Amino acid sequence: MNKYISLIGVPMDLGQNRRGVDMGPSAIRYAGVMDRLEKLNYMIEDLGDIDIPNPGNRPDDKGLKNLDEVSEGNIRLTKVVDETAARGHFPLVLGGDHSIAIGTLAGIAKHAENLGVIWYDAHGDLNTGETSPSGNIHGMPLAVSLGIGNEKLTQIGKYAPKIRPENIVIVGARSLDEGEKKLIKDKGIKVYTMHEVDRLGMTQVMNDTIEYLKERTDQVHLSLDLDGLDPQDAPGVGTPVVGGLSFRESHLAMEMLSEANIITSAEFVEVNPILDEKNKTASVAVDLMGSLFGEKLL
Ligand code: B3U
Ligand code: MN
Ligand code: MN
Repeated sequence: MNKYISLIGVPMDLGQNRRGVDMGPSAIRYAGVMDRLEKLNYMIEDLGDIDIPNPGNRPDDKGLKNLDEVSEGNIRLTKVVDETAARGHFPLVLGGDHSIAIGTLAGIAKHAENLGVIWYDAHGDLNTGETSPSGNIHGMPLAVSLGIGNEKLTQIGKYAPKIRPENIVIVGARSLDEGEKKLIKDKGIKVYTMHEVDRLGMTQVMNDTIEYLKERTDQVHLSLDLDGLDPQDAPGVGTPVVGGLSFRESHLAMEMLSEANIITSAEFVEVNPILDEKNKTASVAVDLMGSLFGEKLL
């Protein structure tokens, strides 16, 4: 694993409706991310927070809420992630709602020949303005990164697409909209829904995921939405969905990724301290980062 980590906070809450997720980066810092990773002998710098524009009080742009502001925030994030990767550091991005994956991927993808992505999430985040039931851009970043959606989002970083459909693995899905299901089938995206996780077990899911991505990609980004976990383990998220991945399954997944040594960038998103119980969800995020970066039980 890269020994140099750069933390990048993104206090973005404009990609969805619930206030509070903009405080996610502070909550994760408060939960001790720096100490935790320093103890594992990483050289870690905190680049502070990206400046997110204030919401404009304008009508929605073709069904996309806060389109201009989400776009501008992600343009700023793209630049910082790009510079971080260019310096050879591991970008560790703290959200913020999941719309920030648009900027993270725009910044990172051009540093890989063939970027792989693990999308750990209850949702597919494969909507467009046309298929979205909500108009919330946090339900769209994976589609955007495939080059599908509004140009103000797909053209961030001035290239598209950022990733290929066959380089994506979704883990933990249990709430997919009709348009998302169609896109998954049309594009042949690999998905381990909760059904497969229950049937196969997390060990096989991660073994298969790692083997699949090793065969076809040269770098792998982990985009971990805390709502991929069950709300019992991660209550502080805007759109909880019952029947999710457990704390233990998630730790196992992170430990297996650490052993496989394939992850080259990561983001942890959707931590909402206002909806949380005593910073539990931010603490879970830091625990998972510990495992991802090599913490051992013994
Ligand atoms: N698929 C729904 C709900 C949703 C997506 N991502 C989250 N919620 N966190 C939508 O609005 O696109
Ligand atoms: Mn998500
Ligand atoms: Mn989600």
